[in-house]
Amino acid sequence: MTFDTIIRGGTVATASDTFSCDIGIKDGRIAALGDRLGEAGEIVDAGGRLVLPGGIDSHVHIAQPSGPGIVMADDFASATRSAAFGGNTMVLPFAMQQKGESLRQVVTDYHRKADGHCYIDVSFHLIIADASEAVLGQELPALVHDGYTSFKVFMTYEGLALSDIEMLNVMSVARETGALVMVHAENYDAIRFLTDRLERAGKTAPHFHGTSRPIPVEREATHRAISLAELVDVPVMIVHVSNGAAMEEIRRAQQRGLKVYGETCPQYLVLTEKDMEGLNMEGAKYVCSPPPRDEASQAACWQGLQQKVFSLFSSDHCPFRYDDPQGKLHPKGRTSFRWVPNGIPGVETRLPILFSEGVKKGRISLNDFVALTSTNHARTYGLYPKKGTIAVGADADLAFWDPERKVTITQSLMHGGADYTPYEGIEVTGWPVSTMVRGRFVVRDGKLVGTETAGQYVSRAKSEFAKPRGRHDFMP
Ligand code: DUC
Ligand code: ZN
Ligand code: ZN
Repeated sequence: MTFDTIIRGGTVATASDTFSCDIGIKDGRIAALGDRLGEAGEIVDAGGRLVLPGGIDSHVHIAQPSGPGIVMADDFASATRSAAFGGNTMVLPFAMQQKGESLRQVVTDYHRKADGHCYIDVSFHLIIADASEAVLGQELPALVHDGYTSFKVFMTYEGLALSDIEMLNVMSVARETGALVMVHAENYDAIRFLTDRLERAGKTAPHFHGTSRPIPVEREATHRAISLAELVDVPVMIVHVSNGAAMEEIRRAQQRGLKVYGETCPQYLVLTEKDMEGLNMEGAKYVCSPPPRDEASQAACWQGLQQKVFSLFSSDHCPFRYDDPQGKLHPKGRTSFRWVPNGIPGVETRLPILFSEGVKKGRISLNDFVALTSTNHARTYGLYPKKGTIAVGADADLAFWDPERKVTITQSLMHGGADYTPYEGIEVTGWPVSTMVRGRFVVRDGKLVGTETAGQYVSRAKSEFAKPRGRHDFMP
């Protein structure tokens, strides 16, 4: 066979193995793995490089409505460009419903924003804010059927928080359709109670954001989400877990044999609540939910990764500009933490941070790195084995790493729409230098060579962990 491209001389790693071999690519897919593969239109020298499955970041927010006067820093072009520079070949943003909106219309609107404006491949999760009968009875099952096979629900936020009965109704639809439910687990009433008290006491600086959502707020909601999922007998993914208490809730559920899965993010490994203490509004740069915690929480999140309580490591990229009327500095002209938009940029730095802090520092293996950042995302969200691995027949979605390159993370190196990075000054070893999507370079040796029309929307199968089952009749 004559290949379009042969990647020669790299060290290839998957979630299970590390080996030296060449990769033959034909029509955007991996067609052969081996030595002396023969002829190709182009031979790419990968000597000295690690060749890994491209990162899949299954938790990013792009161009999402964020309240009056607040605008996200990234559109699809800037977010996917930034993701590509960070070694990713696919992202899964959310198509977010607001109360009263048709889910189908929301999906159509997101496609309009994304289609033709992505450097890498994308697929959408849904966010269910309106758990009405019409949405749950008709629109949601139809959308799951059409390849939107996962959806997120919130236990907090005005306009988004679902009550327990609404959560149960949503979970019942997931059970019947085989979709996977993702849960943002924080107790809404507890946050409101604490926020009101703090404001009345004049405690409005950004770091009180952390005080308003302490660990018990997350632990309780995590426990409740797991209990509701157990009741309906449906798998559940607890996203952006920030601390040991919530992680232990997930571990206990897993030890009881429940299909409960967990995700953590870079901000819970390398940031702490102290970062929100910067002068004036500087701390707003780190405001996200759940908030970064303390060093014991960081250690617990590492344990969660090492002991496989967490199967996913995602960025929760949710970027707002800092020094911008639409961003974090003066949200709507007000200064209380209550109004600071929740979220931080991170799609470009997720992989270097975990590679450096995890693989290079001996906390996790290279294969676990691949699993946590690519393969498990594909398996969890119905993309495997087309995505998330290096195998014959898979899409040729590859990241080329210089494992020894030392980089100090700084805003001027970033390629997204935000005007700061919360990871400023962090030194990492190992950097993704090139990214290839379906056999074509998007970033090559640190330069953008792809176009914003190259990324494709990918319709998904059902999660490996969530098979459709009949209605739960709750009878003994
Ligand atoms: N939840 C997220 O998943 N992302 C950003 C903000 C939030 O609350
Ligand atoms: Zn969330
Ligand atoms: Zn998120």
